[in-house]
Amino acid sequence: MSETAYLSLGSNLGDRAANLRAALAQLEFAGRVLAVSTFYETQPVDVPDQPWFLNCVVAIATDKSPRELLQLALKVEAEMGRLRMRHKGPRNIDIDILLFGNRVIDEPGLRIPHPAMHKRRFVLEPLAEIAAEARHPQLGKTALELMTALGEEQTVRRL
Ligand code: PH2
Ligand code: MG
Ligand code: MG
Repeated sequence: MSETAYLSLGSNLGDRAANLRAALAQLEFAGRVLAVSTFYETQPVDVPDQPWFLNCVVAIATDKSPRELLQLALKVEAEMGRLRMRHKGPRNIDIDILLFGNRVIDEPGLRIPHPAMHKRRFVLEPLAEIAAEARHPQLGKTALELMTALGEEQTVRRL
């Protein structure tokens, strides 16, 4: 039985669009890609003194477990040569699991829903683009509802 997972991809080093495309191609090994959002140019949050990001969201129907999906995401990051220099700092690729069906998981290294997703316009805009009705299992709100509730302080431009 496959479940639908939503992943957020981000890049703010090198050829950002090529990095997102390369990661998306590798994520086909996770299952069937159902939808990919437009790429968005986004203001960095949490660590503001770094280049702007390109972000997108992908929906995948997968037979993998959440832990296996995480392992695959980390493997793609590693194969793409991601260096971890500074927490939440610049990176050529970041792949985060946002939602996995309606599961709630809180384990070392694996928290689903992603603990910050509901506060981030760079996540909610592309998520709402491809899955406006996707529901956060803890907050009980859809992607569109969460996005509408955000303030205006994070700039996001659809490319
Ligand atoms: N990722 C972060 C921290 N800040 N800001 C934007 N705009 N996009 C990101 O992907 C991002 C961020 C940590 O993963
Ligand atoms: Mg991240
Ligand atoms: Mg990450």
